Amino acid sequence: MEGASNDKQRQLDSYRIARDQGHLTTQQGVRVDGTDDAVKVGDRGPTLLSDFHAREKLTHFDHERIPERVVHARGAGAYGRFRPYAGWLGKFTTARFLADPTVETPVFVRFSTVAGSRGSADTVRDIRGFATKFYTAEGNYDLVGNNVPVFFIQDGIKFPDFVHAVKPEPHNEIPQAASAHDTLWDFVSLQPETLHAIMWLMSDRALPRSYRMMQGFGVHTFRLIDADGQATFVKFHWRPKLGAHSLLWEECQQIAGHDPDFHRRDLWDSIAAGQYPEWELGVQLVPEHREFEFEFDLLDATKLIPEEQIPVRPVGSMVLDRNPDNFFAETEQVAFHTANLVPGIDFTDDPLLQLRNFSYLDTQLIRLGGPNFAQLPINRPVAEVRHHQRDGYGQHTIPQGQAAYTENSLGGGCPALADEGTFRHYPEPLYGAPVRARGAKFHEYYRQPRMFWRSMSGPEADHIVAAFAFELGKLTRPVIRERVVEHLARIDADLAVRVAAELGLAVPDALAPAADGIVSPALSQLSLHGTGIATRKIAVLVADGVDADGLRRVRTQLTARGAVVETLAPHGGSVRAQGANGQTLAVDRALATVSSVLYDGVLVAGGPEAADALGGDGAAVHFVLEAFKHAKPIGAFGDGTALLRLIGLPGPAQTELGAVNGVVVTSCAGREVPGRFADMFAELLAGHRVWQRVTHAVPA
Ligand code: HDD
Repeated sequence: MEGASNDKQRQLDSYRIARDQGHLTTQQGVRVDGTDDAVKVGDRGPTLLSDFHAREKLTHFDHERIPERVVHARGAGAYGRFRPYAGWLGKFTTARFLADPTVETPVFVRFSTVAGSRGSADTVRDIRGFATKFYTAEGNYDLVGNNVPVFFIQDGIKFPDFVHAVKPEPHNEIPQAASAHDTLWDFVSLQPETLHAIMWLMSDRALPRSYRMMQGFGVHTFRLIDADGQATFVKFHWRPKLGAHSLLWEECQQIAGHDPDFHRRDLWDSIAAGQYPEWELGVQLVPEHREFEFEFDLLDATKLIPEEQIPVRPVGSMVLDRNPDNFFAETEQVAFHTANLVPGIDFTDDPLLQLRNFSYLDTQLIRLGGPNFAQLPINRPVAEVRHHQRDGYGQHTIPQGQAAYTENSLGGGCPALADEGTFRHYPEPLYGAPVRARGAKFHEYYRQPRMFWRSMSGPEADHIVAAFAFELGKLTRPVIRERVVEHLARIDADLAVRVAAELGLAVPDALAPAADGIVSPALSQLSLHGTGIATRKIAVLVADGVDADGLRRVRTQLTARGAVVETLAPHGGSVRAQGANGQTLAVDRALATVSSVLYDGVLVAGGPEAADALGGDGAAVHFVLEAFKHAKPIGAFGDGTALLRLIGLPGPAQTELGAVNGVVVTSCAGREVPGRFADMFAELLAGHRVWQRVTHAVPA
């Protein structure tokens, strides 16, 4: 197969160094017989400069750090492959990796948060980066997107202002990786162009359950170019096979303490377990002649094209199937650039994109220390590279020959200019005087935030109100809060009334035209449910005297569907099985080391002695109550149901098999636990949360 996805891995193999063999050496390859004591004058005297090993070791250490990314510093990456489904997109683009189903293209994807430093927690409220490097046979193509389809500002010149507003404040460098502070909201209150992206930031989209369960968007309108040089506008969408799911804000805050690497670990673990995450690439296509048909400007990155207006057509699928070997060499040194284009794709004049095309190359120069970063293994194209660029820090290739210029005769005129397979800029006719200005339609700021708000399901809308209440409630200057609520009133009266009530503010006059009721159901995450429960994490509470047969039966059924089932007990090691046969059951985690927020659903195993022990264990009781509060599916079999009764969960009465309120119980035990029990639990889990459950009074 052409462009096979292992081309990149084969290239990387020549750089991989096994460290589980051989001898310790210096950087010069000299073997070392001791590395714990520097060479001294006598065993208590001063250290000698002649100990070149000690000096080299420390010098390298002193230089280990490079500047973190100015935004998107915190991330996780993985390799994979992309393959188009069928050739239909070939009508619109010459980019073979998008249109030729016989071509499989290796990719590296880096997911990230935006505002936090390298060491910040994964589960903060933030947009997530979704950057994909396609190592195509025609050169590298980078799709540097986010998990939301719109951006905060319209023109790249404002990017430093926006980032300075959202980052920790300059005088005290507080708060880390958080948007709930005065400078961001001061900026927002004075820049209504931010409002649409702010609505997404306040929504569940900013709290993904997993990198594997979020959408990705190219955000800008790009161009596809066909074989005749004709252009079609395009927006790129990634849709996760597992569905799009989110955490609750309270969970996010707790996970930040329990497991700050929650998203990194989740991606790593699922790939390591062979549960490869998958996304479908889709495109929205707009013929050039329809450019001005929309009520917004296609070049405005703060607007999206509703899917109901221009449907997303599936193009191909991407699977991530290999973890990096070395975080720094691969995930940290990967350098994305919006201007890494291949023939068949081009920019538009989107003013945000135009300056991105400057910024990414520029930032890599400082971050990666010079102009040769494209030679780093992770950044090397699999396509042939040959040019006359010379020298610079970190030159890793040995360009041969005397002539480093075009035209030359000394090098036989090589490398030659190509006349096919080349990138040619789309010949867009351009005219106009230089002005600092934006297109007229850029100046409408409220309609799409309103569409977003009115497209939310009940729980999603509740979460948005709570998010505004939290973020604005943290501000130290009331006037900023008031200015933001005034903007909300222009978006939607109900939104403003609800947020104002939470903040104890006067309700501003509603300014939104009530009749303007555009709704796009595709914007609700409820429209993005995946199927099944693969990789969902289920906690099973067990204790000494557990009904091991019942547990085995339920666990087998759930793991057969791809779920990850872990047993948690009041102590580590193992628990005794019910009965006198001396069986034990391994405990995956002690309750003290975990929390319900790290799981998607909870089961309570049976066995009278185990149920008693769990009922008397505050950590176990809290675990179940908290999962209930977070609208997670709960299940119990046999005597495990006693625990639910003990803590007064509003589930079904003791019954052979039943489910109420997202709580599934069966009084059956051992091999009698009905197959339907696991089925019903799995159905709830596939629905992610039991939103109809009323939880505000749960004290956990
Ligand atoms: Fe950006 C990194 C996504 C606007 C300037 N950006 C960066 C990354 C992602 C995005 C995913 C991390 C890439 C990685 O994993 O290494 N950025 C976006 C999206 C935008 C956007 C979807 C709007 C549609 N960015 C944007 C603007 C500018 C930048 C308007 C400047 C004019 N972005 C950068 C940067 C970064 C970056 C400073 C920091 C680290 C890097 O590039 O490599 O150049």
